[in-house]
Amino acid sequence: MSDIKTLGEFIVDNQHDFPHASGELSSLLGSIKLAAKIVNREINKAGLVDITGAAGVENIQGEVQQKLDVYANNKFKAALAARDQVCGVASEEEDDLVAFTNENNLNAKYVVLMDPLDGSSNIDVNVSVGTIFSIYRRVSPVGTPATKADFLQPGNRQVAAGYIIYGSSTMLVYSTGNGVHGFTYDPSLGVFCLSHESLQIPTDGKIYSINEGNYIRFPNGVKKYIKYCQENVPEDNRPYTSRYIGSLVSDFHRNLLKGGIYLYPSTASHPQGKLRLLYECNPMAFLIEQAGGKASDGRRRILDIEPTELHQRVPFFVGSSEMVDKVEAFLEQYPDRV
Ligand code: P6P
Repeated sequence: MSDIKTLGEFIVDNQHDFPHASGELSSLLGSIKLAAKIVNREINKAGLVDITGAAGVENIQGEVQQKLDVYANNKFKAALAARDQVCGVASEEEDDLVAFTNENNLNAKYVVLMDPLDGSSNIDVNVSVGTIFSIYRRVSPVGTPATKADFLQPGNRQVAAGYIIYGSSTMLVYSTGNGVHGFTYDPSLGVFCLSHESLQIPTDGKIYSINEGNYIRFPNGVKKYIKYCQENVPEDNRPYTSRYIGSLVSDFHRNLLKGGIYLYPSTASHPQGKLRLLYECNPMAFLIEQAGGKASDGRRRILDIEPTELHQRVPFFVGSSEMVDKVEAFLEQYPDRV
């Protein structure tokens, strides 16, 4: 008897966690699984075909869209629309929400928010990138087009969230509120296999992930925290280490497994921080709390922030709970002079 448990089997085995919507959510997660395989295939040959490099257009963030950004966005949108469980999506690569208008989708119960290819500037240099997704039950009436209210929900109302990391191996990590589970893709079989069940992040760690190139513009408390990491040799005598890949999914995943903290505070170029609340911070915050960690904007729990705009940014501190607590303490002790 094979001891391999596939993602599909795991979703079905655990759909009792969603008695009121077991089939729909399972089908929705299945569409994400399919799109992940398709995007993974293209990423794995990015250097071989003319699909890397900028698509020449800018997204609402003012960032030049890489061709794979556009490709990934289109593949996830198509897969989500095809399974009739989703009435609309919001995406980093879409200026506004995309409501699906065929009859089956109008009657769907869920909306999905996504960053289809986070860290895409790393594609051309063969560094890991990822897809981040966040799933909510709609609040607008079934049978009508999705509205902005369906997407502007606080992160504590998510029913599921996860990411795909296209790295040395491709993994899908997700939670439906019953723990965080990781599945590694076996290309020879074409399936995601359960490899990391019930992931828990260590309560403390030694890895801090931040772009220190922005140091001069960091809030005082963040500067103090960085100096604390550089000068403080913990009682176990293992000094802190700085690890920053420039790809949120990659830094987050390593810190989830080993313990650590990822910090993206306000900077000169991003006074509200760079990370987007709805499709980067909320799903990662949902996952880290399910794994026993913490996520805040330096003051507030990320999942309790009431959104006002689809693409709004927030400062983001996520990882081992004791490390996030430490940063919050420094921010409170060393406030910026207003
Ligand atoms: P910087 C990628 O654009 C991203 O959104 C995250 O994946 C990554 O952690 C961060 O921005 C990198 O930003 O300003 O350090 O290059």
